[in-house]
Amino acid sequence: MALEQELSALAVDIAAEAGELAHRRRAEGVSISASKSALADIVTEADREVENLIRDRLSAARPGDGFLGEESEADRGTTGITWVVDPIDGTVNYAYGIPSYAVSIAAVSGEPDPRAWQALAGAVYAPALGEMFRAERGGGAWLGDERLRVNSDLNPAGSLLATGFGYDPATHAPQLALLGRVMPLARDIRRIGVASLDLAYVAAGRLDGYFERGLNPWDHAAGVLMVQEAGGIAVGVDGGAPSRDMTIVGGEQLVDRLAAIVFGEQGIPT
Ligand code: LIP
Repeated sequence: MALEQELSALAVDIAAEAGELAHRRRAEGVSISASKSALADIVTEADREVENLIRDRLSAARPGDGFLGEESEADRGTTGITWVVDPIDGTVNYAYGIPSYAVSIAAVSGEPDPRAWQALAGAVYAPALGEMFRAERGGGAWLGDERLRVNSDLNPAGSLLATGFGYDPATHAPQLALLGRVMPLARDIRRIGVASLDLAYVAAGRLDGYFERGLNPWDHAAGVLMVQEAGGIAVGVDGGAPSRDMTIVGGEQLVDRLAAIVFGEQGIPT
């Protein structure tokens, strides 16, 4: 079995178990443990419990791999493979009882930095929605047995775009200004609140494109691979890899138009 297939199968198995745990804990009632970068940036006990389960399962299956998760200390590992994990992406949705949230698990090789790594496999599992998205480099992106493809043509009615806003209120004014500049491209906007599902939905053709500033590596590691394996492209600043500065994904024609607006002539997010 190729390494990518092995990593993808492991990511899917663990995402399934972790997602069911998150789903059970949600049904039992969720308690907020703390705020992180801002008052609105919350972590629940379930986030921590789910990440611990994922970390334990990965360590048992592949000792020596690195780990980069949202809720625990990073570990570089010794094998050149790092697992990039968001145990519950869409934590605010999860805390409010909105069923859109997902477990996102990706395996990358090289430096554990989105500007340097090569994503090899990923799984995004939405337990409340019963959907497991998966991808492996060179093996396509899938929802169950359905192979995923982005919408490569521009829709004359405009593009269905998703985006998001940071937890820090100080970021909202520039993000809303950017949204205003992007609107002429859009037929409508969706704000799902789960970056990994935004990305998986672009891969599945449920969205035409997605852009967001301020994403963490674990928000986009798996979903960006899905978009790429579904025939789409993913860019950040100066046409580089997606990063905290900006993530833009979709079919090539749309991404070119979005990037021209987002970055302007200076090549930086405006
Ligand atoms: C969230 C993302 C969302 C973004 C939020 C936050 P979390 O991840 O999925 O798209 O807009 O600011 O980063 O915090 O729920 O894991």
